[in-house]
Amino acid sequence: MSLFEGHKPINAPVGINSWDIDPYSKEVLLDPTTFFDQLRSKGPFVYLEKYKMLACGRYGETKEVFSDHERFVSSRGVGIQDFKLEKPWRPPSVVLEVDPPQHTKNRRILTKALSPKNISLLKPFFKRSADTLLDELIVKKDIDAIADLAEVFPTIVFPAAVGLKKINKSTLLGYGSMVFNALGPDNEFRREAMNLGMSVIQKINDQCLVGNIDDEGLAQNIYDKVESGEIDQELAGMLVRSLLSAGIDTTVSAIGNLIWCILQNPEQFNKIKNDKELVNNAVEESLRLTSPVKAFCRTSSINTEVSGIKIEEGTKVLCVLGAANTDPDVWRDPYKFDVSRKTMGHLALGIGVHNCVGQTLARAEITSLLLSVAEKIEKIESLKMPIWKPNNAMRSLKSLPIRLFQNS
Ligand code: OVV
Repeated sequence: MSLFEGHKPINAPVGINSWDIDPYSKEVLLDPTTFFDQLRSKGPFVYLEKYKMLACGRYGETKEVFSDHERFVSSRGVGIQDFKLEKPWRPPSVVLEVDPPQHTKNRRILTKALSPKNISLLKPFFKRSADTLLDELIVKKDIDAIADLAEVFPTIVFPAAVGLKKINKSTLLGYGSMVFNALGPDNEFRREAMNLGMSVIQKINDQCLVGNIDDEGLAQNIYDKVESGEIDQELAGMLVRSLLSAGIDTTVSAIGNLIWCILQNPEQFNKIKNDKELVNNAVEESLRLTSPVKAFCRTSSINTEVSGIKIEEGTKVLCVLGAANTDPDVWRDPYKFDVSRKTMGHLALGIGVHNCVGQTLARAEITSLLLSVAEKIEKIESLKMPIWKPNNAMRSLKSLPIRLFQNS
């Protein structure tokens, strides 16, 4: 069989719309909301002519495909390439790109390492770090919320929390860019990220080794399982690699998008300032509305059917989480940033056995930061138009120039 964009080309199933859009084009990546709306309006699934695969963006189908790990597997890759048919760019992730029962065992190690109890011990550190950073930024007054804040906070607190001895910001950000852009087709964004090449990969692989982990951080919990004989050294290294792959770009993007939300909605920022109890929900609402991980694929493991549409074995399905999270049949006034909204059920952190294993850590970081912002900042003004950064799987900003006004 000849491959098409790294997977088995399928014909359009009966009864669905065929669409010539490129979801990985610059225009769509820079401003995906029109794509989200059209995707949902075209039916439960669409056939992407350009990639000979399916996409879904309505809440019901996206949730169904995403959470059914038996019919729609992750082991064949969560990008457009089918790992069963083509060799991936790096050894597959032992949690993201694997199915139960192996997934269950590996994930359990991370679940324990990132337990709510372990994370709650870190919260004071996150809050102190957020306060310190904001005090510095308030002095500067005019800042770029991406380069000076969103990219800085996680790259300070995450390596410290995990216990990484020698990692630096550009390595972490560069690797994240490779991991997420690799999920798309062989386009300019994937190529540009991959150009960072072996030097970044080598530094990341080195960082995962036991000698480069301190005994204070969360990653030590993973290496403890080597000492107790539960897992081998190699698996431990791969689990640490997952933390480095998934832990930085995601939170950088979430923080940038959150600042963008409060900048566009000063009345919502005031609500948060007046009632700090709203901080947690404001973070959820920004996750729902901006869905930093915009889309992941699944691959059908059998011939099956969803919402009356026949899906043949080996079909790649692009599950557009950002579209599901703005489905007007589920969310009233879906593009409104409303910090009092009921956000339960959003799919920004996934759903099913693969849902974000680092979510407690991510939330602890982001809520600490928003609380500091709400305590210290009177208002935020825009200095220049935000600039978005095209990425094959993420929705993130490149630049967000703002002026900070200190609380009087
Ligand atoms: C959720 C996620 C994103 C990217 C990479 C990984 C996981 C990984 O396990 O490598």
